[in-house]
Amino acid sequence: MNNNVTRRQALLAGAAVAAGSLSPRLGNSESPNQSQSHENSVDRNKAITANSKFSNYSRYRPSFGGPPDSDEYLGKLVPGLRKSGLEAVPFEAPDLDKLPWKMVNGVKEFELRCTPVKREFLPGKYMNVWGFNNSMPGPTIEVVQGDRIRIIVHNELPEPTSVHWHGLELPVEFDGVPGVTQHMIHPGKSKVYEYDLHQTGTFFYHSHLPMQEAFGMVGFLIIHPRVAFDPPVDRDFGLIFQNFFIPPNSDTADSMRMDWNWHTINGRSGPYTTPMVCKHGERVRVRLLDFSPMQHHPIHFHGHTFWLTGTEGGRIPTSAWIPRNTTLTAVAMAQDFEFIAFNPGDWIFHCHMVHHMMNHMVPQVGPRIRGEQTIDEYLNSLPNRPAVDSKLEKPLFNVPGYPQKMQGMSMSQDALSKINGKREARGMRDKWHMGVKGLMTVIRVLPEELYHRVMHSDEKIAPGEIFEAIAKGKYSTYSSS
Ligand SMILES: [Cu+2]
Repeated sequence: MNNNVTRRQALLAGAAVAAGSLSPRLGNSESPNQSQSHENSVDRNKAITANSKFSNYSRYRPSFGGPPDSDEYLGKLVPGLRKSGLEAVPFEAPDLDKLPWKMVNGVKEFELRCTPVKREFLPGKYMNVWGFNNSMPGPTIEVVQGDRIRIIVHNELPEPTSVHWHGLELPVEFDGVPGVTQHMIHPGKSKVYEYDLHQTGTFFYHSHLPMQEAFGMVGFLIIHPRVAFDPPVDRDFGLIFQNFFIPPNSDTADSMRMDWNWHTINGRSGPYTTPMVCKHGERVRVRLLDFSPMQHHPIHFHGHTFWLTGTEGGRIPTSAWIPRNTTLTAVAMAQDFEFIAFNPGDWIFHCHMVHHMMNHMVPQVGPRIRGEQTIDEYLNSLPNRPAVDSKLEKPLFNVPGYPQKMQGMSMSQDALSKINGKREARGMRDKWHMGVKGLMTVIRVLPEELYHRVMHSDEKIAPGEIFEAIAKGKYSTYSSS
């Protein structure tokens, strides 16, 4: 422990001992495990000095921190490795772009085009939805508190539309509600929205016509404070959760249905969702937005405890932060949470509703019950369609309910290489994609050296190599050898 221990820290430390540490290995110090001798130890020691206030909590090992009322309990106010007092770290929404802007007489000016979109939900599966600037969800508008913004909306859809800026306190004439605050923007026409931003938080924009919303017309609108909140985070990720109904053998979303068989995070279904990658010991923020037509999502993260720090209404006072590992996000709600990435590995991050944990939870109709064919085989020989097997006598149907193993779920080598070919997925286990479906993605917590190899080097990394190095090797925070 640091020599300059304050009375408060000593009391907290005493309380932790009095409460009985469950294990001598459960966080009693910021110092790295003696067995961990990799290159990062120098950086770690720097961080330890900087964070000596949090002497009961380790950002690198399992650590409970002090008692529940303390600032370090479950890493609550433990800062990231980034300094305080800087501007916010850039926001990252995997698989989505940012909307570019130009400064025009002191106003940040954006051009937003409402467009039909062909979005690749899974490799090769291009679905007809609607969005903005040929993306569904649309590109992120990332701005700063105090900015004045001008958004020129062009309607390139075949029907009228109107865009609403969800959660913003703005002049009523720019609220984007057809009829109530403005006329429709007709096809081929444009409308200018312009206002000052005095809030901070996780906001979004969307069409204010319900069927267009169900077609996917949404995008993030992130307003950072001028100076990043304390404790500073090192990463700021955002994910939009959506459900669509796309009939079997169709590639066009049906917004009239109230049943859902395709599930997307930032417009991709697992395992095509790009993993979020962070470094061991960082403080990470994730912003969740549910823009499904009707259903809520209990979003669960493995291996860590996070603090709920914000909602669609903005930042929550620290006294009201809630520790969770699952947070329920209802339609049109946002949840921001933060955690210290103390636990290296590839951690699944997913909606816990079983019908959202894979696509196609629909009745057994269509190609799936036509003999033993996969969908690809079926589509490749349409003239020779096998008869529908309605007796359900195949072994596949010998279990009650709905079996996990279905026909037509296998993926081609091309599809797999699109998934595994991403830099962010390098070194994950060979079959990782088998466990990531529907509303599922992965957060990878990588020790500095492994992070560099995955994200910045071009050296070849074998499937499973990074995972094994953590699970069995010198990077494990749990191994004692
Ligand atoms: Cu869900």
